[in-house]
Amino acid sequence: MTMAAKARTALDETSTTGEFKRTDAGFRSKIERGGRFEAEAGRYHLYISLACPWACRCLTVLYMKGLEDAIGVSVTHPTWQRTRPHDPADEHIGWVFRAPTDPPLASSTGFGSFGCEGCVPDTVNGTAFVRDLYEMANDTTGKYSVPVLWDTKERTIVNNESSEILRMLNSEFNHVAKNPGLDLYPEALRAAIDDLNSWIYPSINNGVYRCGFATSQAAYDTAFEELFSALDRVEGILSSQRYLAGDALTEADVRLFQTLIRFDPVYVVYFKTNKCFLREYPNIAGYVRDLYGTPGVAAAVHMGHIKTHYFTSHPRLNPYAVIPRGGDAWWERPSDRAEFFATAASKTGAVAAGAGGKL
Ligand SMILES: N[C@@H](CCC(=O)N[C@@H](CS)C(=O)NCC(=O)O)C(=O)O
Repeated sequence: MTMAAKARTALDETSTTGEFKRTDAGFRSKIERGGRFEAEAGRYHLYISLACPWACRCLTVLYMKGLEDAIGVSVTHPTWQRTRPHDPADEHIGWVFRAPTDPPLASSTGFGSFGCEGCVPDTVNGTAFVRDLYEMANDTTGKYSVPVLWDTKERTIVNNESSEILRMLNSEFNHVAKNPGLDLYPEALRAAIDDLNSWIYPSINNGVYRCGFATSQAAYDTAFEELFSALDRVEGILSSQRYLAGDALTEADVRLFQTLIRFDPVYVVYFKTNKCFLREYPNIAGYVRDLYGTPGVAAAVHMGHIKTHYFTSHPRLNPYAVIPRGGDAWWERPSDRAEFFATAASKTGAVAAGAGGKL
């Protein structure tokens, strides 16, 4: 029997020089034809938080592919709680399950009152904590993150790495998908997508966390510079094409979108990514509005869970769990990028910048 590691959260993952170092996911099996985990309708369950950008990538692909009848979903409460409240020696806090009609929860520091609307309890295993799922699967990492792709047949975790779950949902369930023709990782664009992911992940997706969880000025400064130079690069790409990899929406867009949609309402304030608001980049802002209007995307955005989670879950960052009120939902306004690039494609010559339209 393996010993479980000491339970910890992302807030404990900093180096001696104050840099945030995300631990690699521990469960990396694959759903594939002829393999241990066959793709079957009704066999797998996805555990997510609607606040988590990594989990919501997977939920977006699940909706875009039309897999909601084939794969069940449970949604955690946004506010982290003590996961072993009766053991004073175990101070871990993390994701909990609640029914939508349950009474509100306070933060783990005892402040505030945060409702359960939007939560979907664990009807598959009946657990109260995401931690319980990891312990059922003999976890040895001690990090209890979402997303979790669960196999109801072997009663274990198949995979807890969003970039891999996303690809399985994209390609392995086409026989039960309502939208089997959609391919977010097409052969012809794989090299381009891999290249985009290789710099967007460290500098933007994880980059915002590297800013927010840094515990030294130097680590924060480095992450901040890298983040905004990568956003400038994205802005340049999106001035001449509709999506990151060209004319087709791919997984690179789904992955980036989940960070961008959280940027102005959360990261600018909470993670100190305040060189400017995202809405000040004309092309990125137009692109976020374009993606938000794409079927399946808005359904995986729950701004209440997003704001509540970040501002109420980290005792060291925001002990009183007060949630800032400001902000306008600019991403809900329609975008003209589809028409703009359709027109541009029919003309010769360069595409003008500022295709995102006016806010
Ligand atoms: N590598 C993972 C990272 C997932 C992750 O870090 N999820 C966060 C939520 S945004 C989490 O559950 N953290 C739990 C903790 O820090 O204890 C993935 O991309 O799937």
